[in-house]
Amino acid sequence: MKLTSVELVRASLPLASPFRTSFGTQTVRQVLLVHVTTPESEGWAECVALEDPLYSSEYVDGAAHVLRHHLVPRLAAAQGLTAARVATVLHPVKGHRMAKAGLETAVLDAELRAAGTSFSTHLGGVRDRVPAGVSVGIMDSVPQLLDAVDGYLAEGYVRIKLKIEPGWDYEPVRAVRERFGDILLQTDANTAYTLKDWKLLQRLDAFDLLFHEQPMDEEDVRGHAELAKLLATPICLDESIVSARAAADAIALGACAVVNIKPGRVGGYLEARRIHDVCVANGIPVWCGGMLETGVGRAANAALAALPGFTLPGDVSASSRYYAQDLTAPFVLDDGHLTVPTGPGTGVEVLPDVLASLATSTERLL
Ligand code: OSB
Ligand code: MG
Repeated sequence: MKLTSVELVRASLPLASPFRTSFGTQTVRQVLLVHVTTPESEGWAECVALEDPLYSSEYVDGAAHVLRHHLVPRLAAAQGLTAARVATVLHPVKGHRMAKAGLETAVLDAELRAAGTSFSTHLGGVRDRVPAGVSVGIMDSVPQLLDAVDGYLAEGYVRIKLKIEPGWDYEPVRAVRERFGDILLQTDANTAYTLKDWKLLQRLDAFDLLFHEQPMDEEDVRGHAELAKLLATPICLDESIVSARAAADAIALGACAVVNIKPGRVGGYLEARRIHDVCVANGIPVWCGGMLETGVGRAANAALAALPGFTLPGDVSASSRYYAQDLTAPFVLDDGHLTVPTGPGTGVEVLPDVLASLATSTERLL
């Protein structure tokens, strides 16, 4: 395959409601799309880096910079390019997995569109629809949280994830469990705790949660193994799992019983599939995380979530949970599920008029 052009398209999408986590409040998603063309087809991908380096070290201006100055030039110079070779070509550049994932996914989309194959088929999907969970942000009050959860359950979401932080944990979790009974419920702390908080987290064992997601620092894998011994509630890792090797190590240490797979965080869908395989081989359930993606990223995430090891509902919510106007035809909930696209590549099309109205810049790199 030969790349004939690579473009970065930036767009600014207001979120349907503010999304507060322990690392800050998102009100607008600064979206970075990677658009490639080849003589046969074109490909689109969404780089999931957020505006600020608060979830991980990557951020959207940094991702655009490393794509422009380091990643795209290397890919443009490569001979005999295939999507499967992208990671090897980019390997000399350390880190920057979200930027690498954006580029690899755009190339993979182009390749699969030319071959007439869907992401789901290529990755090994076994389901035509995937259960949808929803990630519920920190709120100003418990009644406000209960209203939000009530609304999501009424829409059909099959699992609720509550963002927590010190000071917003026991009461909101207790209130949601008491009010809504036997729902699938889990937390996500985005690294807001330390091992010193173990007693506080142990009190949450009373609420029969599926797991706590990433209670402690990204690099504190051994700490998570210690915490796991102190809690009845399983630990799931998000930020710490940056590769299949990191997943294998965390599992071997006993740091997690569940893994959140986000393709952007790990360098792309091909590495995401390897993490899936490592987890399946170790009997570790996985689920597909989210980064407030538009339909462009959501389509590929739905395909990944169709793999057999994805036995827990993902943060693959309907478009309306994020955006009044998505960049693709909206993903809608059908009986608590999203339909896995079946068309070539991601199976979705960027709506040109919508993108034109929300785009803030377009930069041609090749
Ligand atoms: O930690 O899972 C996370 C959003 C942005 C950054 C990190 C996280 C999240 C979410 C929302 O929890 C997931 C989604 O619905 O896209
Ligand atoms: Mg998380």
